[in-house]
Amino acid sequence: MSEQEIKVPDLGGADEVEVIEILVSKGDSVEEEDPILTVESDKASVELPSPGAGKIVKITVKVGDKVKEGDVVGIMEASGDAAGSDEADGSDDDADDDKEDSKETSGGQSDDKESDDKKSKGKDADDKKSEDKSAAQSKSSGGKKSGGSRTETIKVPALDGFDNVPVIEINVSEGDEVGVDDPLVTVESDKATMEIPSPYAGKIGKILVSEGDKISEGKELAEMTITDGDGDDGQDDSDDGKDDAEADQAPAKSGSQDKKAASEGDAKESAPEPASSTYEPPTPGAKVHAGPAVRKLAREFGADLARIKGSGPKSRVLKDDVQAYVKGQLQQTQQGSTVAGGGGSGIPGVKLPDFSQFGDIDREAMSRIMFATANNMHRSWLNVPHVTQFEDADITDMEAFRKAQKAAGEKRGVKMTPLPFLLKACATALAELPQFNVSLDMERKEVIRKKFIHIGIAVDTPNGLMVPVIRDVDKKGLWELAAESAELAQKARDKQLKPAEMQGSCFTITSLGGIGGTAFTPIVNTPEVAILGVSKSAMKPVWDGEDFQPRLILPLSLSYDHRAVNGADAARFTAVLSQLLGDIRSLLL
Ligand code: CAO
Repeated sequence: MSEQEIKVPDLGGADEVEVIEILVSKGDSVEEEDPILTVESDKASVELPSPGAGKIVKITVKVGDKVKEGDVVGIMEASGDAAGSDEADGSDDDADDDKEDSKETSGGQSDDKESDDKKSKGKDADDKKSEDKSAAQSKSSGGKKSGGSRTETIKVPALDGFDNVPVIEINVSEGDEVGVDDPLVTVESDKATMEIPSPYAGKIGKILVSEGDKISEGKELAEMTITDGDGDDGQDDSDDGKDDAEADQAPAKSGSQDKKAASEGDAKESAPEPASSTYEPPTPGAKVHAGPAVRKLAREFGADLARIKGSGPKSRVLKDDVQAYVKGQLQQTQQGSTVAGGGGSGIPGVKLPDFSQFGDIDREAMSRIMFATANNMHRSWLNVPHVTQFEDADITDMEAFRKAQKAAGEKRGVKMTPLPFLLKACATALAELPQFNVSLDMERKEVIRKKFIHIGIAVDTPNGLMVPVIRDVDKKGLWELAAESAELAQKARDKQLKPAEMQGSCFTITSLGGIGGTAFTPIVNTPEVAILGVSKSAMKPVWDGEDFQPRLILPLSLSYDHRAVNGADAARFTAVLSQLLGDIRSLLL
């Protein structure tokens, strides 16, 4: 085992770069070429790779430090093999350093047997890369004049050794106004992320590449309308006349750097404060700051970087942010919840467009109840194979009886609505067909049969949907049920429900009868296996064998979990309900 310094390799002309992320900690084992830290110039993020395999003894820089070629950024203990091979080589320290530099800058494209080769190749590659990262300067061609403006086609500048570099981000949209040096697209080689800046100030027209496209020098990137006289278009007409080679080689000019720095400063000022959450609603077209290793990690996890709130400098997304985001997503999935717009059960999430392009919009946080309801509905929808059975109940007599109770209700201070009858009918049906009063434990492959009949009622409140539970419905009379359901519904609207009052239901009734509709397909309130939807009753002509009679018909919609209940049982259940509501005397039996 021997200790060796980890040094900043040749930065290809860049004087000083800033350490923006440290990717390893003391004691970490690393392989040769594993990224140690990420540095950033004004045009590129580059990872400094480990010069060999071994263990990190210490990192001697911190985020924000400026480093230059040759600076020591850490110490590592080379693993046996690496140390052995160094000794066998008989290399002196300087040679070792050279070798390190070679490895650091070559991107690990050579092996030990060809160390000389590696050095020169590595050096070449590094030179190319550094030119690339510091001089990724777009060029344009084919300017078409029209009035005071002209259209230019922006082309990819020289990327030297980096042909076929994938576009990982398009930083602009059609119609965007951009300034000189504003990033147009971001490309990523295996070691560096580079932005291709705009050579002009103007308006983006057609974008000619897509994310994932592999691009090389000369590829048309976008059309741009430049208004003459803006005076800000950097290489204006005169540039068109210049040879492309000059434009290709042009390093990032200090003037451009200033502009970029200024624009970043502005962006920083107007940027919202980072929130503690790791989830960020995606902003289409927004630029994501992240190094190649972080992007790779995000890709491996299938995490959308645009959704991750960066905690690094300039809101840069760090490895920890990706890990925290993925952890959060996993926890939510385990709890059966998903983020807004996100998918579940492996289905792709819904991508949100930038709605503001269609008109004014406003964003507001979801209420706790709304978020919980959204998650519960989604979980139920994804987990339960739903079927809905429809049935009509003739409630002409029931309604006559109910209305006859008006005076009695006033005396008791209780309003008798159809709901208590429905509760009572459902309790009877659940007792007759106990296969509806179960929950499934799929992990243990068991059916849990309940020997109690508690029924939830869906209540529409200004804060969202709440489902208080009436206990032992089978043991209660209609007045008691009327009083209790009214009290619980009021408590729900007043946000006074206790958690215990919303737990333990075996079955749910959701009545839209007071509102309207002829039928609907409610979502089972898991882990229950069925829910009764009630629509608005209406007078209908019913054939009595001789004539049509006007009858008050109540539409019923029973959704059920087809894993627990079969269709025949569902038809039996709604038939029982129809019969009980059609002749409420049988509720007494
Ligand atoms: N057909 C016709 N009229 C009906 C009816 C039906 N099926 N059900 C109720 N009505 C009538 C009632 O008799 C009452 O009329 P009157 O004032 O003339 O007597 C009126 O509609 C209002 O009743 P209500 O809704 O206040 O009382 P309820 O006991 O029937 O319902 C409750 C209580 C809590 C279920 C209801 O207020 C509610 O919140 N419903 C919405 C539930 C919901 O949002 N479900 C959707 C969940 S999934 O998104």
